[in-house]
Amino acid sequence: MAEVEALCEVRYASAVELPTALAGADVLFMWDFLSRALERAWPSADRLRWIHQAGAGVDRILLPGVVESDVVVTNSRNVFDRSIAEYVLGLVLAFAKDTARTLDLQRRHTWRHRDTEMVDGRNAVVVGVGPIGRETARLLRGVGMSVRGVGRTARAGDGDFGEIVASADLHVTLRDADYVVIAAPLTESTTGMFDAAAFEAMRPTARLVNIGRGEIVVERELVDALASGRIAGAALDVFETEPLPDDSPLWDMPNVVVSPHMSADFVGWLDALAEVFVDNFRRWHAGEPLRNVVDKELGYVAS
Ligand code: OXD
Repeated sequence: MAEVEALCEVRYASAVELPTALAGADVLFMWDFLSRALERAWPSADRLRWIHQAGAGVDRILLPGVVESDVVVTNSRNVFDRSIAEYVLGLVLAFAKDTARTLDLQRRHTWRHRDTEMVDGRNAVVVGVGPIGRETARLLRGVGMSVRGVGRTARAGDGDFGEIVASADLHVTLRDADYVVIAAPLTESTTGMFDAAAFEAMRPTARLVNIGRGEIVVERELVDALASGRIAGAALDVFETEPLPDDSPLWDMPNVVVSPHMSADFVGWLDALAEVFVDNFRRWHAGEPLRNVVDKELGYVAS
């Protein structure tokens, strides 16, 4: 932040201190992308012109007041595309190769041979066709999977997905999928998108990977779908409530991988996020157009 500090007064604030710190500020750099601190602090934003989010998802800061205002919102687009895509590929391979069971048997000193699945030729559906979904599609294709995207509007001949299906046709598309990856932002239209009806549309052998936001999945209906064998498994990096409460049945389900919202966080991610802000701040200070401006109505940076 030294470069920014040399150009303007910088106030560092905790969530509690934010209402006081925000009064009189032109720019807000939200370092904690899951913080809800802006809700309480927003009435103090008396001259705010720009909010930058140190993260991909801007769902926590797109409050109605922010959306209606002239305040520009930017995010850290592209920082996490590759790290998340690699994480998803790792989970897909872990399911196919039964890695969790191998580790479990190893801990019990048990030598039990099994046949494992191939991923080559399997079908994946990636929900969300932004840069994270696209990089994920490229890596899954790289191991021989056939990948379709689900986006707002249908289109053919896409360079990464081939076919993109409209989200209105999600359920029909899910029928063919061996793996379903949620890489979408949390918006009004994605909230609760994966409910009992969506799981009903999936194959009993299908696995769900969620690296988007917990609220895209109706968690209690997912638990039912997993417990009843309606779907075969899930790898969840995000949850309706984080940290995942201790009494969540997801912790103990044998067909579930629980990880603590870390799919994006490669070694060096914090520096990479700071660099995106500093670069944008340089532009702001020079009166140049900002990068990664979020379409506040859509809830993400439009391509
Ligand atoms: C993000 C995330 O939105 O890591 O950046 O979930």
